[in-house]
Amino acid sequence: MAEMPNREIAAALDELGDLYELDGAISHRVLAYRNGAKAVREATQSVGTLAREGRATELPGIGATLQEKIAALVVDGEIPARAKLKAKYPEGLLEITRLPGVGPKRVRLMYTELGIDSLASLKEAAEQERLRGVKGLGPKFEASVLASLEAGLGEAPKPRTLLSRALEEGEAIVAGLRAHPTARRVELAGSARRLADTVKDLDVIATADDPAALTAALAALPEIETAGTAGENAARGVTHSGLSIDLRVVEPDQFGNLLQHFSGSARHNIRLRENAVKRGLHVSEYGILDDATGETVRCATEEEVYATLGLPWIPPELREDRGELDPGFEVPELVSVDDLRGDLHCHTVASDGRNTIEEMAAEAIARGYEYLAITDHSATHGFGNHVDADTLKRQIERVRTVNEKLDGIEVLIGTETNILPDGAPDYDDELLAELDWCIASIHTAFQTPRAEMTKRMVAAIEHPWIDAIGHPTGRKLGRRPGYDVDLDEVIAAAARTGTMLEINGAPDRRDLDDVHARQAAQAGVKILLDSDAHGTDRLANVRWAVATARRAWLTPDDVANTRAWPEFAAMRKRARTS
Ligand code: DGT
Ligand code: CA
Ligand code: CA
Ligand code: ZN
Repeated sequence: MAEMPNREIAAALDELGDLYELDGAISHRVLAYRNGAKAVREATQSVGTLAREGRATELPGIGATLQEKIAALVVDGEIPARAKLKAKYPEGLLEITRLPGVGPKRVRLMYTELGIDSLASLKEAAEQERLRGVKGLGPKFEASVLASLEAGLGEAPKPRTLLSRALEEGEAIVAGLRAHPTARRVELAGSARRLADTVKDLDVIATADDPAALTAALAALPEIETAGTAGENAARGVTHSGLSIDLRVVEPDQFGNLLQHFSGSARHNIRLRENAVKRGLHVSEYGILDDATGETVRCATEEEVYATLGLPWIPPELREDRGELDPGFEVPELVSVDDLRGDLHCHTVASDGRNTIEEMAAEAIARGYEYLAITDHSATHGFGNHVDADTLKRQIERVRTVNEKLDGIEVLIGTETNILPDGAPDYDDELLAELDWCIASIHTAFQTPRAEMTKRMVAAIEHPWIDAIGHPTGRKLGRRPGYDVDLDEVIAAAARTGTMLEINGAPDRRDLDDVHARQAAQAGVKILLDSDAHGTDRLANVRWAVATARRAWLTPDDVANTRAWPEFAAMRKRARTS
């Protein structure tokens, strides 16, 4: 029998968390179920199988209690606590908690105060403006409830998966297939290969001695929840986290054609085909038909596909129809992780990081860096510890002491200062002048109108002690768009003042994005590739900044932190200010 899918287990834990919250349980207990649900949803193995073996506790965020509850769910089909709480409350209450913006806390409040126990009674109460009479609710909440009811509970569109996750799963699957004795070549294609921000599904192209054996092998991989064959020599599956995967096993002499086709992008392929037709060449996933000879050329490699069309091999990151198929295109020397000599944005325990200055510096040395800037959050940043001016002065001493002890690396004292609504940093100039480095970002007052937001950013960029702007748009992939700002003006101001702009490597940021990073570099702005690490294990996140930089056509020269320390030091705005 097939094991219960991870998403069903996660949904049950989420529901149990909601039920506990409805029941007024203490918040850390509720949080434990939410965290547990998240861990299950993100697990790359079957959690049901793990729980049957008593091993679900190997997952981060799952303790003995959750192990027991998951085991009960998969073995007996129900968690006793969930059954008990469900019997205690009307069914309609859980339904209400699923409305966007209405959590269990408010549902409990409306239930106890107004007896609201179904979507229908909620609608009635909101229309009669009875919700606003309850302390803690209000007219705004009432309006949002009506809007949510209007929009309906309908199925949310399937969210796209962050590249970091998609590659983790995709690379594991590719490795699993390569290990199969019948496999010859196995490559990831599609948006994951192009290192796009997010991925809808994984595409894998392979060759094998026995294609049917390889398509059958997909279902047996530990990352796969279910899979089946899809026509001849193809298989389709879903991973435990719900990511779909298409596998195609092809003839070795067509491998290049299919890999090229399924690497996309669709727009790149369409332009490629249009251009080829003008030369009498018809490109399909199976080969290139030459009008002159009437023969179809099959290509074992992608290089042959491009060469047959008179083109250089184009790195997948550039295949977006952004000029890479124009006449005279030359492949740029794209920046890589190995080119980086320092990281200019990371956090320690002084703000919301998990490691000390020493620990972060040791990891930077291990990565071969020549410099690392410690940039803890400032006082008006919303989360974690707040580094006020006096704390920052003590942090200056600490970083200098660590730096003196360490050979081969410059540990810089910096800050990630918050840009206030008027564009000023939240430390005074005297203090900023004492630092080695200042990166400024917006963490508060996102809702500023466009004209004001642009003025705010430009003012920060013109500040003499602000060396760089961090995550310049504030976007969070899959969660929120960037704030409303005129990036043309931001880029022009950065170019004019010699202020660097960051590509932040947090996998859900990658901010600036590829299009604007390219625009900035073309305007002469020096780009920073940073990890924004909140722990030693996250310095490696800079690879996602590099991915975006490559998609932006950036060369090592476009990127400031490919330079040796003395050269980088002289490039800082403050080197010219003082
Ligand atoms: P996504 O949405 O993240 O999965 O992005 P892709 O690029 O992986 O798109 P997907 O999986 O729908 O299709 C894989 C590749 O197949 C795509 O990159 C290029 C090729 N392809 C898809 N649709 C078309 C099309 O309409 N015309 C051509 N020429 N190629 C296409
Ligand atoms: Ca895809
Ligand atoms: Ca696909
Ligand atoms: Zn930040």
